[in-house]
Amino acid sequence: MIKLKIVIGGSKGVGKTSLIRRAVDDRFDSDTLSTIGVEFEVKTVTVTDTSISSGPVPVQFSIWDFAGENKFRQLFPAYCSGASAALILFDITDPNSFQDLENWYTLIKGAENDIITCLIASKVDLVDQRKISTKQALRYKKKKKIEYYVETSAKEGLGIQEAFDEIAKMLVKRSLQTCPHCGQKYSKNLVLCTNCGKAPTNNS
Ligand SMILES: Nc1nc2c(ncn2[C@@H]2O[C@H](COP(=O)(O)OP(=O)(O)O)[C@@H](O)[C@H]2O)c(=O)[nH]1
Ligand SMILES: [Mg+2]
Repeated sequence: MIKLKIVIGGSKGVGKTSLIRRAVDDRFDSDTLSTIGVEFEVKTVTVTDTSISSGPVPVQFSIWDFAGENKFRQLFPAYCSGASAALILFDITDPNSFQDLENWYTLIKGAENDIITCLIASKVDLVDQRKISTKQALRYKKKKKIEYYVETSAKEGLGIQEAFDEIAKMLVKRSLQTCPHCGQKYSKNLVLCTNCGKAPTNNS
């Protein structure tokens, strides 16, 4: 089991807490209470991509929900410590939340660890109120070299499972090395291959 931390940023009201509820409990409440400080939830995903690993790789995410209020933002870099991925959300009906992405992006890139970023458009069920197009979002993704973009609705359960599956895949891929002796994949943190027991370089 690979254990990884994910942080979530985005303006207040974009739907961070709703996205986590959908991801973790598969439910939606229209009256979420405003998040105070930070909360976290656990979600397990299994990566079954044979181009990454021959067997299934279980990944346990701890998802940190950060309050969007300005007064908490100075704490955000500290919450990024140890995180492998960050989700940054904007609400497709709220141009201010799209503008605010820049601040969240800067905070994430200011963290010392290497964090994979995922740009998330929220509330795509609100088609009639849409102000930010897919094209605009993709342009921003490209400009910032953000790894992944997905359109979601916590209300309708769209795009959210896919987002976590994709992030798990990217992170597992990044965390494995290929054994030069047997060709199997194993964790970069390990000295010896878990399949054949040999070290990648033979200095004797
Ligand atoms: N229509 C719609 N409303 C949503 C969606 N996600 C969240 N909301 C609503 O947006 C408001 C703010 O959501 P919340 O998750 O508390 O945002 P947070 O401040 O980013 O954690 C709540 O009233 C939610 O019910 C969605 O996918 N579609
Ligand atoms: Mg919240």
